[in-house]
Amino acid sequence: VESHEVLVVGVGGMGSAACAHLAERGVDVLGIERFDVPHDEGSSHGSTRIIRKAYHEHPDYVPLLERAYENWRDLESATGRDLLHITGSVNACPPEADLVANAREACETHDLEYETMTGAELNDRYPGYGLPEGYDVLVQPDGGFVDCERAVSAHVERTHAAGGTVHAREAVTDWSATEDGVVVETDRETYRADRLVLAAGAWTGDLLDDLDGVAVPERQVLGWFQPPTDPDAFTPDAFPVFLTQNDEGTEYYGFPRYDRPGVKVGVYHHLHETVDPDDVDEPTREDEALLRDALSEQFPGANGPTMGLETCMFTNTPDMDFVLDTHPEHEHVVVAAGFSGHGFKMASAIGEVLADLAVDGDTDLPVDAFRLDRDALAD
Ligand code: PYC
Repeated sequence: VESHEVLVVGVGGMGSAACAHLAERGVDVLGIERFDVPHDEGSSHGSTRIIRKAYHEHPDYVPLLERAYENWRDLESATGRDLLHITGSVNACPPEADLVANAREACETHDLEYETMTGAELNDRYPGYGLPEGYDVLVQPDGGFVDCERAVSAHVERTHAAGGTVHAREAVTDWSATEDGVVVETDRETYRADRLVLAAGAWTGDLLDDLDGVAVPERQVLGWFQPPTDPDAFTPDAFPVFLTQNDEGTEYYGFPRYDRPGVKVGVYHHLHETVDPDDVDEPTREDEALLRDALSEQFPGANGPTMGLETCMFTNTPDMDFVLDTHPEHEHVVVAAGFSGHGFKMASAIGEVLADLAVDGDTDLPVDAFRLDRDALAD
């Protein structure tokens, strides 16, 4: 039996960050990943993740976001990689909807710089946009994107540099809590550790019965499309990341051209498909058509030939807030789950939270809202 101070199960966005923060503190950490590091089977691939401070979900996320920005910059300096790309962020919706009002509340609460304007004014400023002219728009200059695969690699490189260990292609088959720690079985080895961090993404429910049916995997499809006539309108300098709503309340999100030969676009909750993470259907023509609806409604200049389609997963909680907590029945087990499609941007700070919880049993970072025993999860 091999022993470590902390085992981290899952080395995607969150697990890799936990490994790096633990190793940096001198903890003997082993991260175990069933796929490659990085891989494209879960929720941490596809080149880009939006990062934004105008957090319409709730203003209380902003302090954690501020820490995430600091930690991404710190990781860039430590590894020499470019990870965080600032483009500004756009929120837009019809005047009767509340996406922009909620984003504005986050800005006002935390004294963030922002501008409001109409869809017509935004389209003039950024010609890649073709929003309905009367839409409400908020632009926040700190928004942008994180290079997600490189971020995972950077956290793993930092883990290695600080003396930690990561094993890819090793699947956890079982784990149990003991009086003073945990035992973890994999398809290669049996391990014991003082602490366990579960960061298994869409597979969380397989490892933790309490979260089966609470952190629910959902299939997403992302597409990359060539802007046929004016590709320069879609460079990171010219095209802020966006989260918009249409008249039916459907939310679209997307990115400038980066890494791939096209503009990336997604539809939030896509076809609302709950899935088994081991059996996610490949992209179809129906998926592609849904993404094209987004382009033709709001970004006609990007509605050219398809360059690529990929599936990905959200793991949604009932209230769409995260789970970041010590397990109430197993004091040696820390759970990171249910990032509900909007967690990756904060991975650099969440890794710090997980290291705090694993080492100190507590954290100064604001994560009270993410407790496992909150009412929304009990229901
Ligand atoms: O957090 O901005 C976000 C986001 C967009 C799509 C999924 N998550």
